[in-house]
Amino acid sequence: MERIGEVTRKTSETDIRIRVKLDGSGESSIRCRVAFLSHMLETFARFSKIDLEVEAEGDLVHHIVEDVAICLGQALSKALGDRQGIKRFGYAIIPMDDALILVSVDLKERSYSVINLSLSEKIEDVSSDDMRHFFRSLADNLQATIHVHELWGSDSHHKIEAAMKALAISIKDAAGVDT
Ligand SMILES: [Mn+2]
Repeated sequence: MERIGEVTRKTSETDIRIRVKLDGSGESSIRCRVAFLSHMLETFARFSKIDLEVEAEGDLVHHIVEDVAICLGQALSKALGDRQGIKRFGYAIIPMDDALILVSVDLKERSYSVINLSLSEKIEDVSSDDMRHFFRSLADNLQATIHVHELWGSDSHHKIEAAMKALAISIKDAAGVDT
């Protein structure tokens, strides 16, 4: 059975559709005007091997980032179904030049997040608060525990990108079949 999840969510602030296919090849189709968020969603798909379709419109960047995280978490949760027979835990320590980021996840429905990243106020066209919010909302809506810890680094773009790669690899492993 294919593990697919789709979520559409329309509010007075945003209009979002997300579809994920867990056992995919990492292809992504992202329609979103927030360039750094789009870059991170493509990165997430590529390293998780989850096929990802995102159509996201909205008024403010903050609302778009938050609501994409909500919908992505819900779509992943739907695709995981009853979560029986999965490995449950996944972790990775990923470098990107100066940055070294540790991510660890537990997919067994314990919503909790610790986002330990020291970031510049602005990263391209998003704020660091928006990106912290992204990880928190994803954990809440995926019903997962997500730890993101900075071990080293100076460049905030690299830190977030390494965190996204580590998150992707962690979720891919945790969602894998326990043999
Ligand atoms: Mn980049």
